[in-house]
Amino acid sequence: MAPGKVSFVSDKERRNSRVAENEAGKILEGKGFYVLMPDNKADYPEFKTPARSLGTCIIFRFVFLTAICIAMIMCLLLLICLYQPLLAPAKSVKDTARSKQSASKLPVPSTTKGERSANLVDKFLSSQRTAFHFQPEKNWMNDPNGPMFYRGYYHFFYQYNPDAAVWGNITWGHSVSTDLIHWHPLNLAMVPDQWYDAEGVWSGSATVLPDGKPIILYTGLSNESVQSQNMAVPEDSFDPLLRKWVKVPQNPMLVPPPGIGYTDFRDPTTAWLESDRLWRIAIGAKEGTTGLALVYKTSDFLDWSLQSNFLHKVAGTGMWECVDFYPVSLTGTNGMDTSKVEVDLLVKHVLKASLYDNKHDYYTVGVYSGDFKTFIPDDPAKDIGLGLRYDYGKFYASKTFYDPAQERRILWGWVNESDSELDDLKKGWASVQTIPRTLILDRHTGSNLLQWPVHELESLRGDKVVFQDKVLDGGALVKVDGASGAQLDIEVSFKYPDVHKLYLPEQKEYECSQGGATLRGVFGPFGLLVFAADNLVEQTAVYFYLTLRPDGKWVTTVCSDQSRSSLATGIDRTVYGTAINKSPTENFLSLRLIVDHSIVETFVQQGIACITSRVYPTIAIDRDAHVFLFNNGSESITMQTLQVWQMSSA
Ligand code: DQQ
Repeated sequence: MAPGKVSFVSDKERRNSRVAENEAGKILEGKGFYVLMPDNKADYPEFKTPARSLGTCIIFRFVFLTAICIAMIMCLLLLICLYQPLLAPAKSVKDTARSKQSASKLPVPSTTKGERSANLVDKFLSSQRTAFHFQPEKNWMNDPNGPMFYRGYYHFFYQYNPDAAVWGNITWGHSVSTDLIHWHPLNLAMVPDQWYDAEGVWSGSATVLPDGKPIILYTGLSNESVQSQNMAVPEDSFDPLLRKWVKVPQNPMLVPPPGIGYTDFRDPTTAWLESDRLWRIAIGAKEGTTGLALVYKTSDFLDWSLQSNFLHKVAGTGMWECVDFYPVSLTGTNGMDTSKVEVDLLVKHVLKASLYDNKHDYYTVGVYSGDFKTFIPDDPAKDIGLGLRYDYGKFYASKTFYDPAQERRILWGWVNESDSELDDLKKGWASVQTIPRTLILDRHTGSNLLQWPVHELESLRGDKVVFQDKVLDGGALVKVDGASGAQLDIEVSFKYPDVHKLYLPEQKEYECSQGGATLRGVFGPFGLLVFAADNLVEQTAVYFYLTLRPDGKWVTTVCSDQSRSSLATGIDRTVYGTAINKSPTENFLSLRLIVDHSIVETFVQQGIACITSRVYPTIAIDRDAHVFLFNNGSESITMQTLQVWQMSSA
């Protein structure tokens, strides 16, 4: 026997025992009892039980067997209890139905927690797709390119990545429409298939020539990342859909001139024809940190020469992208053809540049001198980068075109996402275009543009609610009945308050970012909440705020507050805004909001300023997205008219 394996047997008992070890040597076979113990237990005094006599042993055996029997009976009873439902007679159908009914009342979802949150995420992401803004079926889109009207169709091209929802592999997407609202997608118009555009078919413009045929000029990024200007023509100009485009063999036509970097030369404008019968185009560039527009001239779009003076330049503005240049009328409300350049006292020119450094589109109104071939802004304080912007929200790389069918100039702007790239990949798409906007010069000021959604948008207007003459006391919050939804067109006007009835100490300059809609003032913030949850945990406020300047002048600021627009994380929460130039004769303040799932386009005071916001509500979606009027200022404000239309999908 191995020491320590078996013990507790006195020497005397050991003598009386017939001890035999099995092969493992661990079983002590004695006269009537076994003691099997774990290793080393010999050392534990409590186990050092004296060996028992034969009588004691029989009693022990009896007790032991009885205990086993009782344990077995208990186990049997337990098994019967556990399997009772199986053994019991079947319940009645009624009973079963009742128990199912009561179970279904419990708020127990049929999915697991993980599935549930995945479904919520899917719902949240799919709710963001717009219903009547231009966007391709999937993947990434950026700048609007080459819009034009041709043989009864509006053509819209755009920078497009056919492979993913992020920028890259840039091609030209192409869609057509007869009303600028309902679009029909066509095949890609141009892909990077030449050495000079192997790294991307970048932005450009269309020009419809006097013989009625269109051409496209665009920037190619070569296989060595050099930017050049190139031309494409329709394979069949009788095809009103212009489905096939051919890059001309003379490409590349223009390469960066001396003094301009290989990657600082892009985005040709629509060409304009001058009285010397030469066509001209402008191209964005930079010299050091000075942003500028070069001008090239040609008679045949094949031989080009660089004009010695720039169209315009502004120190410190960095690279100018997507330059646009066009005439506007000082007297009429019609748009003007780009080639209208003769010196005319009733015509002004607008120069626009998209500033690569801050991603804003600035425009300036001035005079184009055909003699000096240069543009001079009317007000140097409102030059590119200093003064006016098309839009004070999310808006970039815009382009206009002249629509001869309705004699109007139309503006498109690229509206990027402001959520994470990961969310865009999950959604499978990124970016929308603004609703196309008509552009005219504000005849009252002669110094700024007015923008308004094209009238065709109104064809989507459906049910409407109207409210009038409602006084909003300080702190008022009024839910607008019948106005819930994620597809709305809203027009509201407020009476301009009687600011002079109050004596106020002069106020500091107001910035929308100072607390957004929650910073309480005297006259404002007041306006609208859209995408608002019932309990307001999500809300996008668009509002006015009036301040008194030290010189005694009241300033009207308009803001679009995204800071409480979503419970989601990782999204932009900027409060956008700008001061507006309200005419002293206007005794009202007005807003038009185009609301479409994840975009709010705001037109202020009949288009004097615009703000585009991207918002990503998580609970204030679809019918749970409500509209409220609010006044967070201390003085009453009168809402004059509020009209809210439900909008159909395009
Ligand atoms: N996007 C294009 C360029 C342009 C820029 C490339 C502006 O041609 O300068 O996708 O967003």
